[in-house]
Amino acid sequence: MGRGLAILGVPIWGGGDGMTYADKVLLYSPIGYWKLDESSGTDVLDSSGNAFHGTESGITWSADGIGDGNTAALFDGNNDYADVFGAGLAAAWNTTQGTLLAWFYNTDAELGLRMVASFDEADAGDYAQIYQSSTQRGGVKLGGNSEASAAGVTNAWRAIALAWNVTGNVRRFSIDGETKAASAATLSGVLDLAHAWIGRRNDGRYWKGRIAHVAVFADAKSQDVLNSLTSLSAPPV
Ligand SMILES: [Ca+2]
Ligand SMILES: [Ca+2]
Repeated sequence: MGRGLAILGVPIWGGGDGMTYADKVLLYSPIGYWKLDESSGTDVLDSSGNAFHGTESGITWSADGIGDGNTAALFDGNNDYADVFGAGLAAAWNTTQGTLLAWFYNTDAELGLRMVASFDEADAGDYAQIYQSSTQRGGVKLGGNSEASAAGVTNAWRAIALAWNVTGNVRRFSIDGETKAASAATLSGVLDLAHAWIGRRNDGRYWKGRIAHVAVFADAKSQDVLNSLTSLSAPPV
């Protein structure tokens, strides 16, 4: 059987085991994984197994998903968000290396400055973010800022993953399954997690459109893994 064969939009990978996209994310052991496929309520469930559940405000559930069979969350661009920060997540967080993943669907034709996900330590401090600012970007700031971007798109799903490690100045980016070059920066210091926002950052900049499959990992994943996580294809190994 060919890898990546899709039937009714649900990928079926080699081996015939019916592995889903969520199974692939879990294969890489996230410390927090918010699929955003709830159908009601204000709980935002963590599927990592760590029970780092969050709460939401204003989100409309059950929006059309990425094509993996799950639904997504819809954000109105004014004041909708999820807060998944907690003491457990902060304790599991690795302050010097990590990986951040998110899928997003933008409906802001102006491509305004809007946040998909912001895992940060303070308003002017260090952060790992996926966001939109005329282009759509992944970025990490640890002393210096490094990011990668692609032209903004509307009314289509996009996936971004980034990985960083202060040791070795590792900065890796993937957008829609493709490697993107990191901008120059030297990472230093630590990222002490103080906020874990989905659909905003601490001063707002609310997302307009859908978000699904936000995940964080306590290690810097390889480029192959990033590229796999930002596509619906089979895992690389
Ligand atoms: Ca609202
Ligand atoms: Ca810092």
